[in-house]
Amino acid sequence: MSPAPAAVLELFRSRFGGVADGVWLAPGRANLMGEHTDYNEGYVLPFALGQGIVAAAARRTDRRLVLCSAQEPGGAADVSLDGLAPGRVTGWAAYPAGVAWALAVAGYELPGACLAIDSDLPAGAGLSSSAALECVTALALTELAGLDIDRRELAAIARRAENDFAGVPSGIMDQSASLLGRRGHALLLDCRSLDSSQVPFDPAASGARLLLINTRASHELTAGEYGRRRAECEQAARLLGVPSLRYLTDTGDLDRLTDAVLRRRARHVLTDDRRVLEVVGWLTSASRDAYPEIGRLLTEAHLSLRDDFEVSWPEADAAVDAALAAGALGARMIGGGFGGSVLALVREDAADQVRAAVAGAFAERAWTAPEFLAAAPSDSARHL
Ligand code: GAF
Repeated sequence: MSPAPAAVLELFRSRFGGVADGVWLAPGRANLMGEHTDYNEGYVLPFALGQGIVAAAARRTDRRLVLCSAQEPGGAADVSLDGLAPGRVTGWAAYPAGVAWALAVAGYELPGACLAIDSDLPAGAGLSSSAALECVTALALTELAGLDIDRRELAAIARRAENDFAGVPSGIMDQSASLLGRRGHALLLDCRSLDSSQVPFDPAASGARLLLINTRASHELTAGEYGRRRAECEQAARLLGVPSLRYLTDTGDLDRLTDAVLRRRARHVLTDDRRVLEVVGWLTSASRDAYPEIGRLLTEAHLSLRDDFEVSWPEADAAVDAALAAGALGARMIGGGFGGSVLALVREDAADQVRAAVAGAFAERAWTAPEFLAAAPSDSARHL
């Protein structure tokens, strides 16, 4: 799991000549609970995946940032560190170039660098390949520069690259998971205070398994719906007279929203924030019921994302229904929505039948077969 360093070192050698100064890895993420809560200052509970993005990198003596990627054979980029500004770099290279720009805006001096990139995160699967690309670039560039930056600050810098340079209005969850995740744990992050803690999360130890199902319906956060949801949440908070939807504590408060759509959006955020804390309660309870209860909460969250927040998509609904019918403890779509992946929690002995049922449901509808991926809570970004 995670691309082999030997392959990215070979890519580096063939594109740039010479030997890289090092290889860095940043993982993608799955999210156990708390969707569309991060930009509402609420709670999230993601974990870093074993799959991720690696970068072989070396300093240059000039002020250029030169990038190539195994996944973008025709798309090498060569930009001057001095001319970086939002809008100047487009496509995949906007993410790494945006990190160099955001580091400079934060006052950090960087040397020029060559980066060769490789990934085993399926693109468009909603597993945060863009955040992993930002985080691996941030780590590689800062270590090449001899800088040791606190990871919370690095996550904020990577997010700034995504928001202000690449123009994607995302929250802080994905970069935090990639930079702060820990093997065998989920990351509880309070997106208001940015306090975080590691919550032990080892389903295998309780005879359970996580199944990640890439529905192969590709998602794109730059498309308008994500930004629209964000704007609706901000409008609901304004109408309720709170700084953000995180401040809601009582479902009764929602009745003050006369617009039914805004009321549903706010109800999703309020109930998903609660579900995050409930899942943490079960994970730390040592109760035999923990995994069945977490499964129930996953399915509840899916219904909330489908009906209240309206960000699910047909392949995700079919995957969730088929997984539940085949005995999964629970399942839900993860990430921003409108495409991407589903996370199912299953008893170990039911994993094969759940996989077969989901594959069967897709075949019946003549959809592209789903891809099943391992989802093991893994370590955060690092120098390999
Ligand atoms: C995407 C965003 F990048 C995150 O910040 C988060 O809002 C998520 O969608 C939805 O929970 O992954």
